[in-house]
Amino acid sequence: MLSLTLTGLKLENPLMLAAGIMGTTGGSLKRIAECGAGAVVTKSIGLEPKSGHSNPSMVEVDCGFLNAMGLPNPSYKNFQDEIDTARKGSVPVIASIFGGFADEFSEIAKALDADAFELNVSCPHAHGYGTDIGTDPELVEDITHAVKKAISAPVWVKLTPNVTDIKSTGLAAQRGGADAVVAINTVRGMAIDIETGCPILGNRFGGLSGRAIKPVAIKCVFDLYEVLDIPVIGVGGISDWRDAVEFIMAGARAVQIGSAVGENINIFQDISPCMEAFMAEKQWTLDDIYGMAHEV
Ligand code: RRO
Repeated sequence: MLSLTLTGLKLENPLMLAAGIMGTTGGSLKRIAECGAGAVVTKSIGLEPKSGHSNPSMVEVDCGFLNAMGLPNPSYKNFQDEIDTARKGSVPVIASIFGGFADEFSEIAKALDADAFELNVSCPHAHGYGTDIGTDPELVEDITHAVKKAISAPVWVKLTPNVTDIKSTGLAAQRGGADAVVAINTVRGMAIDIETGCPILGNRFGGLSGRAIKPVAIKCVFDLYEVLDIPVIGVGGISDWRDAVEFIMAGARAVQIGSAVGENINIFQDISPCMEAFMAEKQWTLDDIYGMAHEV
């Protein structure tokens, strides 16, 4: 009842692991796959190994988490084994990749064998990467086009909410040939320790995830659905089955779950039967609820 085909990939259910959570090793990705995710996305991988920003790099705040990990990763040159291990979990494995230029993205995508690629043009706190490029529609189009030209696997583009109008970057990704967009990455934010007056994160500011950002993400998905022909994958603050249904009604073909996996690794197998029971009671299929909020 929940299975679907997304950009040519067969998924048992529309619930995926989002990039950045338990995605650095093949073992943890495989474990999440075995816990009922329909697909898993790796931590974002770049050209060279990177240790990331100084600690504290993640703190809990009201209704969510602030992080400024700083793209820590072992480089694509040391990552194929992890993808291969993750694939033993028998669900599609999507490689999240980042770079500063179109050539960097295509070099990494060409070198890795994965079921699809998610281009990270949306990390909110990495100088020269992420939002530094993902807020410019021309760059988003160029990068997407370069990767599409270089590989045959599906290409997804993960968008930032830290723009005035996410539709313009979504349309840019579509013009570049993207097979899907993923919305949203974290919302730029900051916390200050009032005892010392110091910013709490080592990087001073970072990205907000978790429950607090769900309404922001829902609006972005809703807006993207209205203008795009390619599928939108929703992400941002999903912590139970109702949230997943809400995203699909906003116009998401599938969803990703990040912060909530840190609290409950079984969230995928908790959500799936509840969604199925709800849809059975309403006599709705996934296709029926897809974009339902646009019909009123
Ligand atoms: O590594 C990070 O600090 C990070 C990344 Br790559 C991202 O895409 N989004 C985010 O909130 N943190």
